Amino acid sequence: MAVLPIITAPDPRLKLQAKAVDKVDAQVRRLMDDMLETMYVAPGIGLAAPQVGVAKRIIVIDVADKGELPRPYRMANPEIVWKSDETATYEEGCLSVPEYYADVERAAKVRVRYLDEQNEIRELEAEGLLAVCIQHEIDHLAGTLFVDHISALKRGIILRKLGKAKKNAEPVAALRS
Ligand code: GNR
Ligand code: NI
Repeated sequence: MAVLPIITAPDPRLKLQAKAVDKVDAQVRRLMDDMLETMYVAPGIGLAAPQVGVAKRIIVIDVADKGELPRPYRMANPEIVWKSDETATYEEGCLSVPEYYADVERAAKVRVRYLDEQNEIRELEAEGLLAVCIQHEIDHLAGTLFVDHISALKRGIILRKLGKAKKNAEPVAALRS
């Protein structure tokens, strides 16, 4: 297993449409495991492949509390097949938008169909934080960040600050190369 570097906004790789995987083979399983390790180290409750620079429809999630046993989900080609009309609002964050948080309204419950790590089709119905996280991760596969759900004004402020922070963090050598 390996901890992969997480890409932060603004970055064009976070805006790409991720491509479906043909099947979950050893290579995809390995990426899922590396993504889970990266997520646990961060720490975070979910991670989508585009956040580690891979434009494939792969996400991992574990919303178990610290102290609880881990409950990792590995999902390829996840699709929301049903969502509730009822909505819920949650203060979201994102490993690719570090240190910023905002309320996002989404469906309160979802049913998701996906390929698991054995390449088997599965369905899962989720509510609460798991439902939030599934929708947040699937958004990443379409190049959508949680800040795309808030006002353009707030989004602009956050992305501009992140862009400036990144520029300042850039080593001089990198600018010369
Ligand atoms: O770790 C994460 N926490 C979180 C909190 C509220 C709503 C969504 C999330 S997902 C985020 C990890 C991440 O960026 N996944 O893409
Ligand atoms: Ni995210």
